[in-house]
Amino acid sequence: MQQPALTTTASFQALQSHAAEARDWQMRQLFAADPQRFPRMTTDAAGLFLDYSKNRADARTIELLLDLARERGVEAQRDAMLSGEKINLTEHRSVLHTALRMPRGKQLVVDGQDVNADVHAVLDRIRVFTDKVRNGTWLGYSGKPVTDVVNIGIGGSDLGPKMAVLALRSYAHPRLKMHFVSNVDGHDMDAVLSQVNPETTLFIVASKTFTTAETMLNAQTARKWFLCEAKEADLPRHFVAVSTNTKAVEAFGIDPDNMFPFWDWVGGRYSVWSAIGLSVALAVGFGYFSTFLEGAHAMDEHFRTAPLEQNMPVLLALIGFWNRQFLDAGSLSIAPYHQDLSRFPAYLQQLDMESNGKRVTRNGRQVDTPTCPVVWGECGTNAQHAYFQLLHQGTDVTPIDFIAALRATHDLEGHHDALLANCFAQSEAFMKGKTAEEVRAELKAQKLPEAEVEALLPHKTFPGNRPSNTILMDQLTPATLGALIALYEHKTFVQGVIWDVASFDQWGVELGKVLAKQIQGELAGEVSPAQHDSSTNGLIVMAKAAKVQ
Ligand code: G6Q
Repeated sequence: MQQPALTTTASFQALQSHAAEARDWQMRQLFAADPQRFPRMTTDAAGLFLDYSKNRADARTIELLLDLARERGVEAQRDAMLSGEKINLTEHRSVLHTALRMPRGKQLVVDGQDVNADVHAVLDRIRVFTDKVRNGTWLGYSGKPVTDVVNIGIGGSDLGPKMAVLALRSYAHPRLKMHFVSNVDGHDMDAVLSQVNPETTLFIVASKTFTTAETMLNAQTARKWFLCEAKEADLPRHFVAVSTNTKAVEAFGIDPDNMFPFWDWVGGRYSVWSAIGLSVALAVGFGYFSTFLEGAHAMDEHFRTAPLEQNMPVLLALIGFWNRQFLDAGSLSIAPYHQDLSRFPAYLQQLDMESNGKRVTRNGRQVDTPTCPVVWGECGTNAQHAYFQLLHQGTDVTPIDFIAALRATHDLEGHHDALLANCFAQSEAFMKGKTAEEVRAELKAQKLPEAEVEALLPHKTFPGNRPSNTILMDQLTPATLGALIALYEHKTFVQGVIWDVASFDQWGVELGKVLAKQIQGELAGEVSPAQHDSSTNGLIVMAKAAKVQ
């Protein structure tokens, strides 16, 4: 469907007039004026709670944003995605990561293929395999059980599993140590190989295409390392693959019986739910992996059925759009107040920025508004002692998503109250700030000389009025993690619909890959140097010179 340019739509224009005034609203006043603001601007779904009240928005703002979502056809496009329509236009593919977490027996037929049956057939194989590895009956070539699992993959074949394995640390198998190698930088592989023993190590080569240069080189290196100790015939007990490309897996020397397939309708950054999550299932067991899928499915059902005004992914997307468009927020900071979510910001970076970091619409026209903000972040409270200074007092407004669990999965005394106190204090501080009058009164109470009070005043004043969302869950469990990831997946989808960008491709990563291949040949001296610019030529010359030293 051809969408009109965003700025020409009636709902956008209504929002623009509203924003002329609303962007200068003071949140302190909004809270003072409406004692019901918290219950009015919070919602819950699938074990998650969202508080979006600390934004420069009121009921009218939300109403206008919901009008925009309706005018852009969010509901129809959501239904098109969920039913398997080929909404990935530039690659002519369906987008069906939601099918990966559908309960067994649900009907979903796409192109004559029973998607649900295919998904569950692979899940059954994952259950059998992971049970064997975990209960110690899958033995290495010298008859010992597996102690170390190395996932070799990059991008979507690394970020999701790595993030989820860390997040579910408390549920992990005590014997299995999980490792992730993604970078083509040999230091990454070297660091892992130096810790593991070929007799007890299982390698998962995770690559949708099985052509990705980094993964193929890392897999070859692992194979060579393994064959220094073991024989070719031992490979099947130590190398398994996750891919859509059976031929390439066979050509690599992995038995197709040891290959866990998935499908082209699973985007890399949406693939942790597929066999790409094999490392997660190995770490936490198939039972918890299933509850991880169920948590995501609960969020899918909420997204599919909840009215837009209570629809958590829709609300999160609309608030994000509002901040990006009308508060000029060029970045979004993710602050998990949970150490086990330490890789969650990196995971969201790919999800959001690879999906919506686009400058043309689905029909190839230049977009007429800014699109995806830069996504970044770190765990609280570490982030507070690093860059929160800029967020409080810098010149840009950076919205923040705080994420926390009400209950810890450890029982160390005192820590969790301290953690949550910091989380809630920060969102309060960002919202309220500290006025010059408040600072003056405080400094005077300390009996500082008048001149010093005035000199310190601008430094100690906090502008406040800085937007944030808070997402809470009872505990970080496989189910709430599943729901949390699905929440952000759908948020990304909704924003993509509003901007009318092609959220499911990533052509922007191709140019660098082509040039890298060419330069790699030049560094190896296999091809004559191309005419690069003087900077690139100079750098290549330096690298070649270093090789002969
Ligand atoms: C994600 C991207 C990308 C992809 C990697 C790895 O959406 O498509 O990050 O996951 O390039 O690709 P392979 O799994 O094919 O090796």
